[in-house]
Amino acid sequence: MRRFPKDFAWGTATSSYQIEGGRDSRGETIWDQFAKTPGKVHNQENGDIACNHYNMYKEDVALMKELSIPSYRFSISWARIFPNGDRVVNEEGLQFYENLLDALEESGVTPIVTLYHWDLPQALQDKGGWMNRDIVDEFVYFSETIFNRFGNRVSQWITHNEPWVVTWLGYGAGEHAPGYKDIPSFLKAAHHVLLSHGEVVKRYRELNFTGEIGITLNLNHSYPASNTPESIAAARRADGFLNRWFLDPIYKGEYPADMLTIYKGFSDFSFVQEGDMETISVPFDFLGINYYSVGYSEEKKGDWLGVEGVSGGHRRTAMGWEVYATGLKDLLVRIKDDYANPVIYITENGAAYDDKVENGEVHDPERVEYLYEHLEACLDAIDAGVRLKGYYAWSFLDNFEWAFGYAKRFGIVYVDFHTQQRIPKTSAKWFKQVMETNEVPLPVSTSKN
Ligand code: PNW
Repeated sequence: MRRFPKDFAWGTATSSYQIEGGRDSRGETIWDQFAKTPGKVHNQENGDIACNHYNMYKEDVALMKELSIPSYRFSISWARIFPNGDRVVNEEGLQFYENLLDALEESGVTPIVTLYHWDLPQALQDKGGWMNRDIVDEFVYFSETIFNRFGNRVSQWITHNEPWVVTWLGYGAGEHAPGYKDIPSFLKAAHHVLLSHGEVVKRYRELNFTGEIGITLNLNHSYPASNTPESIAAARRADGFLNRWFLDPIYKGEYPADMLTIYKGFSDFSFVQEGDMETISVPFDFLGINYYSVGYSEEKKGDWLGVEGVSGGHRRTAMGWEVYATGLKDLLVRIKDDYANPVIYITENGAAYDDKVENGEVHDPERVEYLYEHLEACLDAIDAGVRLKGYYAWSFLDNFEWAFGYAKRFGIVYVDFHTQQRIPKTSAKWFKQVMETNEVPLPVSTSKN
């Protein structure tokens, strides 16, 4: 059987708003507001309680240990540290993360920490959020506060989680907080998110920390739906929209020319100032990739991007997302080839299914199948020379799945949101074996259709 390298990093991932709860101990965030707005979140659910991890972190870390999880990716809630989006620190918030890090250390679980996983203090949104360039300084101040407190005990940092989701779904499509629907706002917000990434990397180095710092992007491999020149060109635009718009600035210091031509029809890009692209492309240590699904494109006349997403005919998860693990291998190899073979971590990969408790157990063969196929794809990529150093399953716990509320379960651990009971699913037991052996055993039962 093929094996992952000895030093391969295994773990599971979460984010603050999705699991913590503890609403009384932090300031208001854009997701609190968004969740209150009728029609935005399934059943108008919110993260006030979520998995109650704020109060149950000790049990949760004990469960990580039980499941042989060597590393844990979590995010820090900006509004727990600066509840009013100013520079007045909430010591209680810092103390929570200190306690969490203590518990992880006692259990031998290595932390990897995301600085921004979407829960912006509402007070900063009131000043324009990511559309206001001033937010860059605020994000640097927040990050510096975190580095100064925890920089000696956390050696891997992620500046941003998924700038495309933050800015397209938040400012362009209106599906996520703050809920704007405006292409120029998307472009401006994306620029400030990227700029803040570069500024935080620079500050981390200036402070002389010796750990690693990177950024996580959500990427899909983009395939043409057919072999026509129109279809191939459409897939290229879809790739520019989702992938290259973020990859090119951070690695090459420029926005992709073909996309600029399209976007200049929407924005004059006056928000790009001298020196910005140098800052955005400051060297960083690793690329985090969140991979879930695949995209197939056909040309669509009259659409602003000229792209119609079409089905590739693969099976789907409960999110309706198509499952295609070869897309992960193709994506990883493409990044190796186009962006000078960077160190990569899969910082999220996983699937939602309609899990049910039966006799106190949760059997999720489809999730095992999903993880199996994607881990095989990771091995293929490593064989092809990709410098893949780790893999984090999304998610440790079922949690608040943004606009879908609690209706979509991504956890390898089931959460009963009434009792807060945790039940490790079959996938958790299977993944435990993977993490312990570095091998990927064939799933016992398969669900392929
Ligand atoms: C990621 N899309 O979000 C996030 O990092 C997680 O917080 C989230 O729970 C997880 O994936 C599952 O959704 C995404 O529409 C949300 O393409 C939406 C998309 C991609 C990623």
